[in-house]
Amino acid sequence: MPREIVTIQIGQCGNQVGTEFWNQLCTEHGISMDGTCRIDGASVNMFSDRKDVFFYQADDEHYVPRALLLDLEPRVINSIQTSTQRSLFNTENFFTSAHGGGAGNNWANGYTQAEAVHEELMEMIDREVDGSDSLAGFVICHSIAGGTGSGMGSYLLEALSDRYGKKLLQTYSVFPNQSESSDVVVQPYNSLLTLKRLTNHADCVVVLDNAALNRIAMDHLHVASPDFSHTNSLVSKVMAASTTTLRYPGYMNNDLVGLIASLIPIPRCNFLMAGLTPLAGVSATESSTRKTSTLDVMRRLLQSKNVMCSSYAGTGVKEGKFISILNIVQGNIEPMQIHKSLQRIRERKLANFITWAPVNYQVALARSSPYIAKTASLNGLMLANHTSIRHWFSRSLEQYDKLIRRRAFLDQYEQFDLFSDLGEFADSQEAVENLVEEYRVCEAGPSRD
Ligand SMILES: Nc1nc2c(ncn2[C@@H]2O[C@H](COP(=O)(O)OP(=O)(O)OP(=O)(O)O)[C@@H](O)[C@H]2O)c(=O)[nH]1
Ligand SMILES: [Mg+2]
Repeated sequence: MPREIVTIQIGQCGNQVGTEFWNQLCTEHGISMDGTCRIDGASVNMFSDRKDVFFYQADDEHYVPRALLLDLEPRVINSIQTSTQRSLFNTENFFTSAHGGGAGNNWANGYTQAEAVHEELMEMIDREVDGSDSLAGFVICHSIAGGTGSGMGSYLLEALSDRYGKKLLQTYSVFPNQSESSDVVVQPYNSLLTLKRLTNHADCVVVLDNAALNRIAMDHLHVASPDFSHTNSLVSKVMAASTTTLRYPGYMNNDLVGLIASLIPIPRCNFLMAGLTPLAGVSATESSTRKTSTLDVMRRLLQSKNVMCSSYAGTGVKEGKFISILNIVQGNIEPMQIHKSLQRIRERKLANFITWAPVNYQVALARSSPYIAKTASLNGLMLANHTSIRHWFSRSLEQYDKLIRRRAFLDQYEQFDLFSDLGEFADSQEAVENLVEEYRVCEAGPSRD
């Protein structure tokens, strides 16, 4: 039975990441930018992939993404509408605000503007939902630091969980670089307000940390000063890889909802880190001198240099513990190898798990896209629930505290009804403090009294 997913991309970051994601999905499903399906050669069996998870077929049989593209300023969406993707999307699924001024890096502005167009947004979403036979859920991509992705994103998280509470609500959330010279001065406010909604309303948040993405682009892609095209190609690979079991079924563990549910045994600890290997094409010498084993892939996925979250490094990773791990491996592998690799990882103590619950380490196999020439014999993705994420949240709280103590930029928020007092800030602060505490307790183990 098809289990469709509706993708909602919000704000500049969400739409730029989304653009790369649809490029990747179209390539993996043999769909051209005009929505036609290309079948090259008899080797490709039309039925070997599930295009219907992310696309539907229009009356003229063209494939159309089940995607909504939302922004409060028109620039990025306009550029999509004049790009090679211009005829890919349903034109009814674009939303830009009438005045076009964006949310000016202000969560309160993005949230309030979204609330004002509630009916219009819900109508677009309902239409996509009604166009699917058996909806699995929603995927949101956005950043948590600007105004639109964070504020409008937060509004939609609340609205979707209210209206479609039983459906999966998964986000790919770009976390800002926390260095002092970051580009958005009020990002600690916007991040904190969004984190509250991500904890309370999303089933699962895949964290994509810009600091780590930049480092990976520098180290693996050998780019001296990476730009968004580099980081977004990494993000789109994570997004695509995490849905391969749905899109190329055939082995066990096809049910994404089930896989995600078991990654999140504690409902409020719902933030996942992503690791990917190989990150760049494997060189000819490497592939001719080495056979990549299942254990190689699983071991590399645990290395901090391959994980897209900056708190999974240094003391964070030494002291931190895994609550759960899911590896999705694509390529030719013997199920027996998985068992052996898991055993070896345990013997070598390569993955440090929480001690008070059974080890939760799953490996799912997915077939490879029949439309893509293989670059490596095995590809792997790791989604992991790791307690070191609490350090990212703690740092965010510290930065928030520095701003709010000085009441810095508060007037920009106080213009909006929701901020007539500082209750909303205090609430969000408390939600994130609880989150830090929850992960800390997981790491330490529950007390015995
Ligand atoms: N990885 C990545 N990060 C991005 C991209 N575009 C913006 N960002 C990051 O996202 C944050 C800013 O959010 P934006 O998405 O630009 O803001 P917005 O949601 O459009 O909100 P407003 O423009 O304020 O209305 C900063 O941390 C940027 O570094 C992108 O294409 N890729
Ligand atoms: Mg913007």
